[in-house]
Amino acid sequence: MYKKSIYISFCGIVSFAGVQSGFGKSPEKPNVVVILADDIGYGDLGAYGATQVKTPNVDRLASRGIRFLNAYATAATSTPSRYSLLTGQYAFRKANTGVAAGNAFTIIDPDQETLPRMMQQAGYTTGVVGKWHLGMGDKNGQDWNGYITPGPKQLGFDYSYIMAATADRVPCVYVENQRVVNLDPNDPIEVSYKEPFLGEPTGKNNPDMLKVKPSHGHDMALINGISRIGYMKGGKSALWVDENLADSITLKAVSFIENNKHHPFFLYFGTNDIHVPRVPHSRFVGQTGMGPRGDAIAEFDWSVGQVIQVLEKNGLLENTIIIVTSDNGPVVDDGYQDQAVELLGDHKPWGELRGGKYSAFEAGTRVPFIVHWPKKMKHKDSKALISQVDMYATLATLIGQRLPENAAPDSFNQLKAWTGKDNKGRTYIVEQSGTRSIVKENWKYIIPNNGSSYWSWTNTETGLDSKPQLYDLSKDIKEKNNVAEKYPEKVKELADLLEQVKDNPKTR
Ligand code: NG6
Ligand code: CA
Repeated sequence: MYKKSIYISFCGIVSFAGVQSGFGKSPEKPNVVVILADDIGYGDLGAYGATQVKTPNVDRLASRGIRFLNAYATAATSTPSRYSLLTGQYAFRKANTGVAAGNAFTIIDPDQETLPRMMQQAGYTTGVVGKWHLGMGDKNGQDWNGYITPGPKQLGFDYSYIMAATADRVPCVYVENQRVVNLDPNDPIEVSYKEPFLGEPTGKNNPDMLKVKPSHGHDMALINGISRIGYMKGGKSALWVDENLADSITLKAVSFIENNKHHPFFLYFGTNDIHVPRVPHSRFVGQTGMGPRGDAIAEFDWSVGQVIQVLEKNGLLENTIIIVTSDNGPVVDDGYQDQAVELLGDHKPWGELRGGKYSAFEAGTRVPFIVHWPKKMKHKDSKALISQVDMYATLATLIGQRLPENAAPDSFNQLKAWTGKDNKGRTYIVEQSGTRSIVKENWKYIIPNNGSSYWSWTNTETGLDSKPQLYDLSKDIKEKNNVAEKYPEKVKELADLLEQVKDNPKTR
């Protein structure tokens, strides 16, 4: 009894000191694994209400960690969303942060402070595996046949194994530590987003060779029976196999953990699932009855399971913070005829929300967000308002790193929310889409915009309207009843706040 109480108070002191010093000098720094899904919506996972697809691994994390219900990506598409996560800065502050081509140059400036560099400074080994989509190389382009720089290394990642952009954009090769994997020097790679290469097949000219047909665009370079955005030539031995994408990158994520198990590590694991083209491995095909989109969710869950397993096997699960979230909301038809629409059934990728990927409505940016850290937290469902832009300052606080003035200008420490001790979180959330929106308390305001109300063929509502929109989310989570005319002061207050956020270089 006596021993036990000493033990308890000792633990109390340790954990108190741990939080105070932010684990700065503690030998037990938690590892951090961020699993960032692509295009997984608020309602796509079992833990968030999906029933037609089983996601036992994600659900296990949600049932033991904190399941956030009001968590946001900063933008409704990938590049700006990822930019914010890694820099702690809203992407609308910086030019060229729209959806990046496969040959876009580095969007994050090597002089900029980044989340992985902050982790390095605290003694972490850092790695990025999977989807990058933040550009590589400089204004002169990329040397696909040599060392591609700047890249993840220059931005703070010790190790990288990435897809430069997306699976529907060339070049369709893995890049490990900034060199194309399995490249035959006698078959050099050329990439163009302007002109096709003479003699190279395109989807447009060879519809009979396609195993997955586009529904929109995606008719350029034809690789593995799938036509993409952009043209490429050469690099035949380096081309990825779409069916093996999840296996290949998950294996690298697992190896990174194995290789670094003896010291603190930070892994940023961007899955390709469930972005188009959706071509899951045969062992997932048919698992959900929803076709490739549903099966890709099952495959995503498998990847999460592999991460859990390797941590568990090495006794690291207890003191590793695992975060599972998504870069933007869901889309059903995103440009390939993969039966996502036809086989959707009762599944609701957007849950109870309106809109989806690309949208100013809630489903554009409100995403699943789970924080799992058995050593420091118990299960809870949290309604705290949190944003991925806060990951930077929150992790800095956690590991005791002071942020320099110019770092992470829009990032707030949300450690208390992350550990379930605070139910409020941020005071407001900014969402970037075809326009900008803000959520504060129960109110949501969307800046007027003349764009069209549907995102082209995807059948997703953009949420754009030439009139100001104001919704009371406490009564109208589906954003159906625009009350802007009824509450002009509220509109003004939120519009002013959004202006201030934009006009000030930082909000932190
Ligand atoms: C769109 C693509 C879509 C997807 C998206 C980016 C077409 C017709 N559509 O332009 O398929 O690639 O860009 O998605 O080309 S994101 O999740 O990486 O932002
Ligand atoms: Ca995405």
